[in-house]
Amino acid sequence: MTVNQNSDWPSIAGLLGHDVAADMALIGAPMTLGSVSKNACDEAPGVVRNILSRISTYDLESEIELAGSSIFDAGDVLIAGFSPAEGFAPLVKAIQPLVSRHPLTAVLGGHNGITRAGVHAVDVALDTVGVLTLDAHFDLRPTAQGLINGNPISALLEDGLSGNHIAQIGLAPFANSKAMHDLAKTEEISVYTMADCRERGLDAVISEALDRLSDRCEYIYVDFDIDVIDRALSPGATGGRSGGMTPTEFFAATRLVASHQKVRAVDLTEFDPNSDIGNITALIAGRWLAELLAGLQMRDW
Ligand SMILES: [Mn+2]
Repeated sequence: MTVNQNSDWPSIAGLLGHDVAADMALIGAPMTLGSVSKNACDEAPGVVRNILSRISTYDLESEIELAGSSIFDAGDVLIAGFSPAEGFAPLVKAIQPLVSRHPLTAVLGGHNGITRAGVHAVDVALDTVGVLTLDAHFDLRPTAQGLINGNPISALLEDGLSGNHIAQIGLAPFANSKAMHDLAKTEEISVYTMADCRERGLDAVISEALDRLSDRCEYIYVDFDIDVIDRALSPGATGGRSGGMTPTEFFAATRLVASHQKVRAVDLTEFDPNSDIGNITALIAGRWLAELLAGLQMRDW
């Protein structure tokens, strides 16, 4: 036992268990095959679970104590070595019951190819669900060559998700094509660049996006692609670029998202532990879970 795991230092790790009445469910989606670049994203769920003993249950800034919360840990879906197409059905099947039982379900990727399954798990018909992405990329690459981590939003549009049920925040310059931007405009996707986030403030941008989705949708699914964070501040995301979000902004965004009543499921994708340095990105991912719980605690039940 390490010093972090004793009762004098309550950590998020101590909240993991099998309480079916838990406010939040956690499930690992270790998908790596079908990535634009080589990665070890399948190792991320294990690395994130391990780092949770270093994340305290107490936020001294807001005086929120999470020690009374619990997380139902559903383990990992057995999709290691599966492509996004092969992993789709097992992921939907595993995530769906969690979404129906818990107010919030957190899916730990895995690369971004898991997002399509997460959205279907909230609503198979795709007509009551809205999708918010915090991502440096549109993920609107073509699907003609098959499903990859760079095209979950294209796949969802082709599945029948309406473009005005989609909002994308944190898009980076010189990291996306004009064709993708044109497609987003044609489909009436709400697009917020990093410049929009800086000029208007991230809180204002996220609130506007959630309000717009809320007007149109019963449920909201949020994809946190960790490559939205500045590359220098999060080395464990190979898709990240300079000029991205700070971790502090990312944490505030997470809490705000989780405090919204209609947000029923979220994912964290593209964390590649092999590229991480000194657990920088691992600790960001661990705190992401704490911020989700803090946001949940702010909901009006
Ligand atoms: Mn992405």
